[in-house]
Amino acid sequence: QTKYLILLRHGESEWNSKNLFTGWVDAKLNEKGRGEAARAGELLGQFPHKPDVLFTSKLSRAIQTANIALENADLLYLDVHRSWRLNERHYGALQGKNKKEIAEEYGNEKFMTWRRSFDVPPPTLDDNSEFSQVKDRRYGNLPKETIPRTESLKIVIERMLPYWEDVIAPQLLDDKTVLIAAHGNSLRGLVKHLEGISDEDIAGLNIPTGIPLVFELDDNLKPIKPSYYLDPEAAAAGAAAVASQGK
Ligand code: DG2
Repeated sequence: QTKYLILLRHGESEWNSKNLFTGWVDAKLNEKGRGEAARAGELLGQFPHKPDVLFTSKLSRAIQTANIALENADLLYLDVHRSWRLNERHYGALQGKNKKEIAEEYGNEKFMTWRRSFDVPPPTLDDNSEFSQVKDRRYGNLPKETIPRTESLKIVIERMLPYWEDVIAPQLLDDKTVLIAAHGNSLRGLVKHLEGISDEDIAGLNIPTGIPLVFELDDNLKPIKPSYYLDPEAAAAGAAAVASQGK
């Protein structure tokens, strides 16, 4: 029996629209983002395979997106699991910085290495920074050393995969349709894993905000056909907008 996995990047956040590196900073959805989340709910409501279970990161923008979408799809009753392992990639010392200004200051090559290389993390964020999460109570059950100070996409995949394998995959194997509300880079990591995208090619993958992306998987959780967005036109425009950030 085909397994359905639906990935949803949160709608536009206040920091996305200000063009700021966000990472683990808890930026909230802006009005456009709430609208995108509502539209995502409409698309989920029309899709024949309704989610049975929801996974989110610990960040408000993903949680808000899921809440609004599920309310619109009349699915607020779903069981919910939240994990820091689905959080956005920690953007290190870039958190809180303007993307255009960083591109101008360091040049486009460095800027794109920090944004899209597979294994080059940005500089480390100081624990005393106002943008650090080491004192954030939502991660109070984590050893302080486990809270990232910066992450590459490679590190994101390493901390996400145990959760995928131990907690999410069993739900799919139990024939539950799974919805994951998360982030640009944590979802890029998961798509890389599912589709076997190379370390080089993953640089070209950008995930738009607020549009459900569907995977149809076999019993080994391998895709049986290319993944597809529930609104392909809006997704293409949204991905192009993400790619051109900083320009
Ligand atoms: C964005 C992604 O994450 O930024 O951290 O700034 O999905 O939580 O808005 P999200 C951020 P880019 O890697 O696309 O620059």
